[in-house]
Amino acid sequence: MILYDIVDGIGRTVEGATQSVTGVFEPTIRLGVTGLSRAGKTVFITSLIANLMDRARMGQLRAAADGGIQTAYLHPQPDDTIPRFDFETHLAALTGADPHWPVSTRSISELRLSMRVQPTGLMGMVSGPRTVHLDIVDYPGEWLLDLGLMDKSYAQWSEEALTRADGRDAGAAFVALARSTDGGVKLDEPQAKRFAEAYTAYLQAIREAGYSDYTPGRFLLPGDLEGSPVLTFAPMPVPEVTKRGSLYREFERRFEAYKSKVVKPFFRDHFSRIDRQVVLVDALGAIHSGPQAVDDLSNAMADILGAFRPGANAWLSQLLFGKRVEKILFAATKADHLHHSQHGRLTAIMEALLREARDRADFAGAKTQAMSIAALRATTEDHLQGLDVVRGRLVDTGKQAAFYPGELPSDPAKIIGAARDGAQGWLDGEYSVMNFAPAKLNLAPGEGPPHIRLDRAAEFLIGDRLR
Ligand SMILES: Nc1nc2c(ncn2[C@@H]2O[C@H](COP(=O)(O)OP(=O)(O)OP(=O)(O)O)[C@@H](O)[C@H]2O)c(=O)[nH]1
Ligand SMILES: [Mg+2]
Repeated sequence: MILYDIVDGIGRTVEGATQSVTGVFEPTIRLGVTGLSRAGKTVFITSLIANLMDRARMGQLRAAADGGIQTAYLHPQPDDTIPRFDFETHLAALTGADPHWPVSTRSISELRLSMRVQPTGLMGMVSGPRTVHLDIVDYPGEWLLDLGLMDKSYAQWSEEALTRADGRDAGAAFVALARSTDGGVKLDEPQAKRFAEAYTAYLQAIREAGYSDYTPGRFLLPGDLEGSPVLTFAPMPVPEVTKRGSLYREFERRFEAYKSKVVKPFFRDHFSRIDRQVVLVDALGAIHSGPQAVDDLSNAMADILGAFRPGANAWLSQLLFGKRVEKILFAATKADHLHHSQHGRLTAIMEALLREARDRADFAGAKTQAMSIAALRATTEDHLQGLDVVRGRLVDTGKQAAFYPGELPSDPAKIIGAARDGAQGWLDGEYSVMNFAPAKLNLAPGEGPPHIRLDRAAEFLIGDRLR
């Protein structure tokens, strides 16, 4: 470890308090929001902020229900170089005259909500109101999966990546290219580019097939690094001679640059500062796709949890310097696709997935919980022809429709077991999903957008710090 890291680590241990202009230290909670693409991060943050500002629907957040939160307002964020989460635009999309889902976001962003809190009960008698800052950081779950690269050399990673690709249909073309290329030849930039493109195409194919081991994560979410040398490499076998300037040596150098210039800054500057974390998962979407997708979700949850395990990675432990995330919530999003009579079953499936992920990742430390939520409720409930259905406006046609998604099993082991055993389909029937558009809202003063259990999620994540 270089000294720079040590100094960095010490710097962070005194975080968790912000010095205000008046010189008073104000408590800060840094809440990470992550999930694989389309999991529902943007909608979650937008609705959470809106519901913390207008708290009439936040009955299960104690500090909101008992009046402890006096006001909540947006405040300039502490980090000048992180893009600001575009709350106003996303809220206008969800709650405007023509409600629609917000656009996909592909990078990190941040927003600070400050709350004036008057502790109630015994604490309230001895302390006056104080300001608590909630810094919400939205980042792609794909970035977490890169942690596994930090303890690997290029040769090790290449070997593992090629072995995995070898066993998969989607990997055949890339493996043939890698094995037939002599890495000892002099680097040729167009050839390097073709190589990286072939590897990216393979990663795209396995992502679509439901796998989650698509490292390096930025190959699929390049942002402004697209086309740069740090993303222009791929795994390849070690050639007999590896001269300076050869394709192999250059790929090795770029792999190391990816670790030090892309992965490391994310963990150092963002990940290491998080106090509380919510991981959003589209469990219903995975169940709809079938047992393989659920098995993949379970693997991804174990990998994500693994990144939060103290001591999981020697490099990361040095960086964190003993600091750890205190609470992690795994939330199945989009629960408004189900009638509430089935919510308990979805929660039970999430709990079983989380238990399995904890076992697989050998996780201990932070407090974890599983829930099923909808950050923005887009449906209403009905009972038709003996079935519990949900109603909403379809994204594709704009028409109202009633929908019955199928019945989740009361025993989550049925879902988890079939996924683990690599079953081809579910025995008890199919589960479908629909694309509902957000409903037109008529909000009374003081009301945030309608949701399902967003208040419980908030109570678990930050409730204790608002009392
Ligand atoms: N019915 C319903 N659909 C939701 C909800 N939250 C998200 N969705 C759906 O999921 C899609 C993705 O939500 P986002 O919040 O954009 O997901 P994201 O994780 O930010 O996605 P990326 O920015 O692409 O990584 C939305 O376009 C909606 O179709 C919800 O609470 N209810
Ligand atoms: Mg987003």
